[in-house]
Parts: sequence; structure tokens; C-alpha cells
Amino acid sequence: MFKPIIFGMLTAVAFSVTAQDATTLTLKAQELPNPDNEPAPVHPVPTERQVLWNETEFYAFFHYGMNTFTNKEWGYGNEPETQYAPLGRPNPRQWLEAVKAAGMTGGIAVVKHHDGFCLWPTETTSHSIKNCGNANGQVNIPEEFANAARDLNMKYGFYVSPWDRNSAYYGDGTDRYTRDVFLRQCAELAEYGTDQFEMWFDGANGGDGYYGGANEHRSIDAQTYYDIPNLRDSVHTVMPNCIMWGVGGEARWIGNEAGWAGETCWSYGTGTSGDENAWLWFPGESDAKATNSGWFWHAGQSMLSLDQLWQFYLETVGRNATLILNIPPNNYGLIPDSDVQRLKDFGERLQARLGTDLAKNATVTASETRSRGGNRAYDASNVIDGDKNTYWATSDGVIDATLTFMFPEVTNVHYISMMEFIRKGQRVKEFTIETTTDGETWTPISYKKTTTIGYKRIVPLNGSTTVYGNGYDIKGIRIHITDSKECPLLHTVSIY
Ligand code: FUL
Repeated sequence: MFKPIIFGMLTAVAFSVTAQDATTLTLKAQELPNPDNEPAPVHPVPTERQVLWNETEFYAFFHYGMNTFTNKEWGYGNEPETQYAPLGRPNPRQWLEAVKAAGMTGGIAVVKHHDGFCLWPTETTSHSIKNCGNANGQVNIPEEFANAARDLNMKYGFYVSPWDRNSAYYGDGTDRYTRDVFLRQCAELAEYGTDQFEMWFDGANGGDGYYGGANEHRSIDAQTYYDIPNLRDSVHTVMPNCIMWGVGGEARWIGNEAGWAGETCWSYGTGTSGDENAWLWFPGESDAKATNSGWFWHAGQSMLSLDQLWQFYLETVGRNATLILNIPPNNYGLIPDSDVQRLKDFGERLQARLGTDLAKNATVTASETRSRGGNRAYDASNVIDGDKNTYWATSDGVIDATLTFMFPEVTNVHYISMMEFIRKGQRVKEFTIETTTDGETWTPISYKKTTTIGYKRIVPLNGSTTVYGNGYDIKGIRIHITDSKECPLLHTVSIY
């Protein structure tokens, strides 16, 4: 028996079909008009998992492992397992709690760095916690990390280095390393949870190493050696919402490790600004260190100031990139108290500066609005309704438009944040922000030309990502979009 499928969404033509009608259905669907008057997508567009990934926005990187105990950044691969000797019981839950207080939504734990030492009892190599010979070291880091993240309602993922300076098989001229070590390690990690949001595959590959005692230089071709298409298919089969960073090709390195993205930042192309004409969705992630030393913990290191971290945030999350901020656990397997405090302070700052959305008090109007379709309206008020699936849109071809917010009374404002409905592509190419103190005269803020918006753009009204200042007492603020690939679609605007 075939169950009829009802297409209740289609207001123009509602009908029921059986599976036998599939061919007819396809033809009929093609003949349908656009009942909701939806704007056509501007390509490239993201996959669903890339949209979900973007929504993670701000998350932690935890570099912890053999290097934490050898004071190195890149272990050679010959470190005895017993050198991994935490002074206390490592506590991944404490790591995640600390970054949650900073406003982060998740984290990625390094569970194998280039030295090849695995922080879980893998079957693929003896170079793991299994053989470290001390009780603290036996803690299965990815397992505890995943469980804690789930418990804290946070996203999680793992960094498993493709380059392995310990393995005898790495770059030995066969596919043995990729098949029996690397791919299997990824599969083992999936056993700790298929709800991972990102796998981090670093680009560093080949070079000198221990390689099972060979102590030589080995080089590989990263494009082919790791069998990425196969890995990607397997990962997506078991973890449909997991994006593969780096060599995986689903999110890009922003081009620096200094915590900034370009003011113009396309979610396609490469580097700090992307490329307006590229054809593959490849959104930017900025990996930056929150400390003044390496990626791994080193005695005597300290955390950057609140102001420096704030600048990172505005210049990454505020510029259409995500921020993965590195917070290294120490040789006790914990985030040091002083860092925990700094993270908490950061969370408070985030809340104080971007916690109360003043747009909700404003009346919002647009210079032009797309006419509604059956089940969808495109009103300006959609940008303040708290629903990321509704958006303001103009008619096809209207690429110069304003969106105006008037406050009931003079209001002190520092930032405006805008989000495009990226499911239909990134569109805005240029805009200005204008304010009014009397409700009549509009003045552009003294900021350099503003270009892209993308997933999220936060514009400081004083033009500064470092100085908070006193804000501006204004009666109204408007976004004037002056160029866009097609009709602009904004789903949320927030004012702080
Ligand atoms: C780099 C690695 O080589 C560093 O050690 C670190 O893990 C960083 C995040 O990525 O490419």
C-alpha cells in the first residue's frame, strides 16, 4: 500500500499522489509557478551542514597532548608514551565549562597532533594513552569531551592530525597509513558520537619524523594521499552535520592565525576576503591563540587581554567568519584558574556589549519590499522577529534599498549587526550605515566603505574594533544597501 503524500505547502496547487505518479509529479512541480514568490538563490549556496556550522560562530580549540609535557609545539614522534604524564586527572568537562562561560558554543579537542600520540585507546597504534603507564593518563579524552559537550548542550569535534610523525607507515609508498591508521582513527572517533559538528584536518603534512624508527624525511601529496573523497563520504554518511575543515574542503582557513578576517569577506574563494566570483561555498574560520605563547600550554604563558580578545571577536565573528579560539589545558589537564577567570570576564563583556538587542524596541520600515507569496511575506519586521527563517527581501532587481529603525526615544547605540539569509547565497556587495538624531537628517557613520555582510556582520558605529567609546545618542539608524548581487535578503538585524 502506498501512502498518499500531501503537498500542503503548495497553495497554488494542492494535490495528493502515490509513488507511481512520481514522474508526473516531477513534471507538474516544474510547471508550478513560484507560489511563495521566493527569491531565486544566488549561487554558490551552502549545504545545510555548512549553515549549521556557521551558526556555531564562536568556539574553542583545545591543544593538549604529548606536547603539553615536552614543552614542544611539534613533537617528532619518538616521545616515549610514558612522557604523557598528567599531574592530575584531566577534565574535559572543566575545559568546556570554562569556554561556555565566555559565550562559546562548543569546542574542538586536539586528540592527535603531528607527533601521532592518541588521547584515546586506539587499536591503530601502540602510541597512545594505553601505554602511558599512569592512571591520570588513562582518561579517554575524546570520549569524556563528547559526553561533557552533550551534557552541557555544546557542539564538539576533534582535531586528528593527518600527518603522523610516529607511524612507520606514514608516507611509505603504500596506502597502508591512510587505510589502516588514519581512516580507522576517524572511524574510532565517530564511536564517541556522530553528532560532531566539525573535524579539523590540519594542512601540515610530510617532512622529518621518527616514522617507526626510520628517522627520515617523508613527503606525500595531500591532495591524493589521504583519500579525502572517501573519508568525506564516510563521515557524511555517519555524521551528516559534520563539516570537514582544511583538507576536507568544507570550511576554509581565513589566511592568518592572528584573529582577523577581511572587512570584505565572501563565504567563497580563499583567504581573508574570499573571492566574489568563486563558485564553491567555502566559508572562513579564524583559528587564533588566546594566549601569548604557542598552541600548546607552556609554563609562564598568559592569556591575552580582554581588549585583544574583543578585537578578535569583532574582526572574525563580526566579519563573516567563525572564531575558533585556542585555550590550552595545562599539565594537570585543566584550564588554569586565571584563564577560567579571563574567559568568564569575556563572557560578561559579550553579554554587556552584545547582550541586549535594542532593535526589538524600534519600528522598522523598508524603502521597498517584495510582495508576499502564498505562505511567505518579506516584510521589514521579519528582521526583528527572532526567527532566522523569515527575512526581509526586495523585489527582483532592486539592489539599492534602505532598512530604517526608529526608536521611540533617543537611544545610545554602539553596534549594528546584520545577517543575510545565506541559504539563498551571499549577496550584499556594498552598504552604508546612517544615523539620525532628529529623525530627519541622516548622516553616514564615519567608517570606511562597508562591503559584505554574509552570515553575520557587526559594524561598530565609531569604526573601531578596539575602542568601545561612549556610543551615539540617536533617534534612528538605517542600513543603506547600495549594491548587491541580486535582491538583498536579511533575516536578522540587531542593534546594541
Ligand atoms: C597548524 C599546526 O601545525 C599547529 O601545530 C596547530 O595545530 C595549528 C592550529 O595548525 O597548522
